Amino acid sequence: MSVQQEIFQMIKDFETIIIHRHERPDPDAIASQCGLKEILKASFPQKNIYTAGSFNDGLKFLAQMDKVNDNLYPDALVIVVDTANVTRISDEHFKKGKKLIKIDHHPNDESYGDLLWVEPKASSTSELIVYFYLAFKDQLKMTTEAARLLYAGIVGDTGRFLYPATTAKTFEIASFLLTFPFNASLISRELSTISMKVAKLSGYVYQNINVDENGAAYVLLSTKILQKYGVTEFETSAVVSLPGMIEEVLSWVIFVEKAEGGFRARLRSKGPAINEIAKRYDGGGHLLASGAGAKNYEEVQKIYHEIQDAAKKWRDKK
Ligand SMILES: [Mn+2]
Repeated sequence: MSVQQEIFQMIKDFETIIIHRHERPDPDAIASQCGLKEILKASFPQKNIYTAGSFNDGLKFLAQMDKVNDNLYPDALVIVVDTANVTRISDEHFKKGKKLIKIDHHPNDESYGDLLWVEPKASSTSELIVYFYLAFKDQLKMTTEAARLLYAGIVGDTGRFLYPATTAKTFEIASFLLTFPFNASLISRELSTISMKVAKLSGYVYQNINVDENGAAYVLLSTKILQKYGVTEFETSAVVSLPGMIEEVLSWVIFVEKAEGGFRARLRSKGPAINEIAKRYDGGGHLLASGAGAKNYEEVQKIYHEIQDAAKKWRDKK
């Protein structure tokens, strides 16, 4: 029996299913979570299916979370999507379920759960949810709302089909989803819309980016700058991809000072892998897109130096 078959069997065996994903959710996290819920709800109307986790209003055009009563967990199947590490799972009630399943596309840095299905080559967890649907389509129902969500997850995680994880398979899946009558153009527009204050912060990022001779770049957004532009730490996620548009930039890191002290570091690359660097600083993620943390300015400099080394090695090889 394949792991997908085992997962499907476990889903059939439970009356209550609660779906979690990572904290500080991005579109793929919300979309794979809520897209899976939509499919299961339509396919098994007698089951109770919930979505759980902290939420941010910026993604409310996608979906909302359910209120989940704590006493549902002991008899529930918990499915965690799009989350590599247990510490990143939003809402720690996930531990209280009877069984646990992990479905993810990040490198499998931490194996957790009774069943795990991890495909690091997939563009997004949303893409995996569609594979899952297709594998059992004689028993599962895709709905327009599920298709809308899963399409949004793929658009989000591929940067609108820009990043190298975008494959022929990704387009095949997207093409299938587009056969459902949702407004795909609207989804892409919503995902790329920014507020005026984030637009102004983008100007700051472009004005203040530092790039070395090998294309290693960094920007530091201090608490003072966040206050000046009136943006929260969370809202800065909208500017993380911007340096990638600059020809001279190969790999970059955006440091954001946290209210409680220290810095969040978001690492990105168009070439050299940066996830091993992230792992050394309390983080991890994909080869070309990772997150980490710096306790102080000294660690900020260390992380940037490691990015510089990686960029230099990459350029020397060429
Ligand atoms: Mn993802």
